[in-house]
Amino acid sequence: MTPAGEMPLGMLPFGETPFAACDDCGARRDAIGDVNAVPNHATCVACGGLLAIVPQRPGCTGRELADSLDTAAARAAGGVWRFGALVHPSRTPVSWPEGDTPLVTSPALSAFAGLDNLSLKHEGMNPTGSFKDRGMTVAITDAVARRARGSVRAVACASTGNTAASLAAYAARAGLPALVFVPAGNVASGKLAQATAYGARTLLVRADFDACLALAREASHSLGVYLANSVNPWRLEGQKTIAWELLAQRDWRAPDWIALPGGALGNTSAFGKALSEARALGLIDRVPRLLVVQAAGAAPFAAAFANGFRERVTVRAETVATAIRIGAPASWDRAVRAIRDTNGVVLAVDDAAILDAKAAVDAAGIGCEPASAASVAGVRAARARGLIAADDSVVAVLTGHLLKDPDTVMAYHAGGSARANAPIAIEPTIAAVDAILSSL
Ligand code: AN7
Repeated sequence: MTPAGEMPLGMLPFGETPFAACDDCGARRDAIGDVNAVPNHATCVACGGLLAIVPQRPGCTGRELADSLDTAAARAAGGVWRFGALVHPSRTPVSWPEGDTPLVTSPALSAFAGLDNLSLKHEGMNPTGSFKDRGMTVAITDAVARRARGSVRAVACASTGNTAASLAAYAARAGLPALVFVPAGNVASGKLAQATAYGARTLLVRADFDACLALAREASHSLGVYLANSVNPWRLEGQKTIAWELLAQRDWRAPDWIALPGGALGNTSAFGKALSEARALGLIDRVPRLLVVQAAGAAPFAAAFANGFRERVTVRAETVATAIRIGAPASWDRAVRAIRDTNGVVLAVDDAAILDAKAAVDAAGIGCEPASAASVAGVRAARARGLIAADDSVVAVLTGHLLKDPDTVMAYHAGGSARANAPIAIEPTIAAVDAILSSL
């Protein structure tokens, strides 16, 4: 453990108490006591910019902090709340708990990616089957406190599916009414089933995700609903713990690369913040490079990266990975900062490469949803281009569970795909079973 060096570019200092700071105008407010700090619309009341939470400074060294995160009490708090005031000061969070997800390896997947050692951080092992639970536990904890202080009629989000499923579950646990806006016809069936089952009012909007988000944001301004999308700064505070937890699982030895899919870019922003903070706190002595992977049909950030981030790009998005079917990423500027601060790279992979990588992840007995496989497809592509070396240490984040999107699985295996494994109808005879065994 080396002491913290100079603070990375774009890094805000820690506060004596947590405060909310505007990215655009720099306004600062008490993050906990002030109803205007994180209002229902989750943006700056002065200028409309995105807000960032500046956590409370832990009065100890990196080594002491790492040790304090490893105590029985910290572990008992669960994967997100283990990090305490570095995430949110609440002692009564709305929690399942979430986090504590496995970091696994697979020789078959390392070989698929062309690496000596690829690790997978499986965020599909969260309570509702995606990484969204980590941010949602914090946002709903804030919404409950805010409801007591101000006017919150309901909590709401626009979603490609996973945020909706997560919001629906956490709102139900908190006893808050929930409204979710999803693009009609473009949400995987598992996610729609979850939002419905957990009791959220599920609105099938005849528009794409980007229009759903605009509508949800408008409702949060005019109708008193609390916006729980990743423009809400508390969401990012929870999502930071994916990066911190994987570093802790590696005894705070930073990997060379962390790969993750990019959609609205909230997670990319959260990872950038987490890594900058971990470095500033002295938890790690070097910052891993981020590899953000987009689907080729929804790759405005990859296009802008290739152009040196000279301009903000939007596209009309289309991809089989509906979770990341997003054309106008809301967390653009802070994601650019995350890439710059980590010497990161942004790539696009096509749908065929995503489905191929997904089939490999699934056949390794690990399994993930299509968008998550973009991480692995991106690592493979980066290795093939020589960006990543065979002996680099790489962690790919699997953001969602295989069962989120069963229809894509069955369509892939029904077709003539490389790894197609269609179910076989048989008569109830031992001869039929024997014939199948002989063909294995
Ligand atoms: C499995 O649920 O945007 O770049 O509304 O579900 O932070 O958006 C989902 C995004 C990656 C991209 N993997 O993360 C939503 C939503 C999965 C996802 C992403 C999503 P961001």
